[in-house]
Amino acid sequence: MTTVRIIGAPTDYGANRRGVDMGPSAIRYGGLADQLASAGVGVVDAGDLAVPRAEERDPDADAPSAGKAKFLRETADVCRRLADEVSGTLADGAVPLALGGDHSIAIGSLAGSARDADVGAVWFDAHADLNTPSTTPSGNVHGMPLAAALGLDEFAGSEWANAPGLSPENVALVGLRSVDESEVEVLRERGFAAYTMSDIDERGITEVTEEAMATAGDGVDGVHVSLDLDWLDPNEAPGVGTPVRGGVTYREAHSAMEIVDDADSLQSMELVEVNPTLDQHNETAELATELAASAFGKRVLW
Ligand code: 6HN
Ligand code: MN
Ligand code: MN
Ligand code: MN
Repeated sequence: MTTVRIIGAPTDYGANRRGVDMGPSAIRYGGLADQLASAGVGVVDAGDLAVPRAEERDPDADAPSAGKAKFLRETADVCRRLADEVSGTLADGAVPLALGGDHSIAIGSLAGSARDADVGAVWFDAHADLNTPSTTPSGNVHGMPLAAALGLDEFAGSEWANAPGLSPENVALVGLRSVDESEVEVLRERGFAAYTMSDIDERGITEVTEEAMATAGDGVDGVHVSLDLDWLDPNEAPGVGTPVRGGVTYREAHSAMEIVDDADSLQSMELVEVNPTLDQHNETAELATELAASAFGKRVLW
């Protein structure tokens, strides 16, 4: 039986909107353990990483070396520890499920997942998260994790940020609808498999997700799935800091997660950007737990 180990990373260093640090708590309260159990996997909860409060820190402590990136030193500290947890979980034969927190924690989960293995990544997100300290329009590191893991610009050779076993040709982004100019350039130059909402409209979520999982999983040991809840339409998932209209529906999201399970290559996963202070009756957190269950094999009949 597959065992999933839950690792909370309650950060909000990487986002403008405070409150995303309460995500792990809300997702647990939303029934994560029961949902996963109903998917037929074993569940172990490793608790939360200790994360110092942002108010006690100086966002620009690393400037100018951090460029415009805020709280980069704090983010590095959390990500190092998360990477160790993720890599240790894999070494124990379990599947790590990290709970954010803002999306900057993906730097840690990817670094841990790709420490001793060749991995691909599928990025379910309205955004490309391919900014760097020099291109960022906001200074928020949650807009940079994929660039960090791939070692772009200032992240080149970064010991804590780079995911050694992550190959660019095994990266797929699904659901794009808010991409900065600088990110468009990176997507064009590097040729990542990138699926916008228009691709989903035209080809359907099934075909797009199957292709994304196949690309990410081609010739590697496993796939990391990063699920940013702003991937969904804000009508379904209001509790996120950077909502963008025109996202996937409830049913499309489940369908995609079922295809993640069907691909049989899921090595690690994260649920990020749930902000309970912006949510309605914890519905975004609950949705996150349901989607995780689908990704780990829950079906109506089996
Ligand atoms: N997220 N591209 C924008 C930025 O500030 O870099 C938005 C990033 C949002 C990131 O939702 O994980
Ligand atoms: Mn996003
Ligand atoms: Mn994101
Ligand atoms: Mn399965």
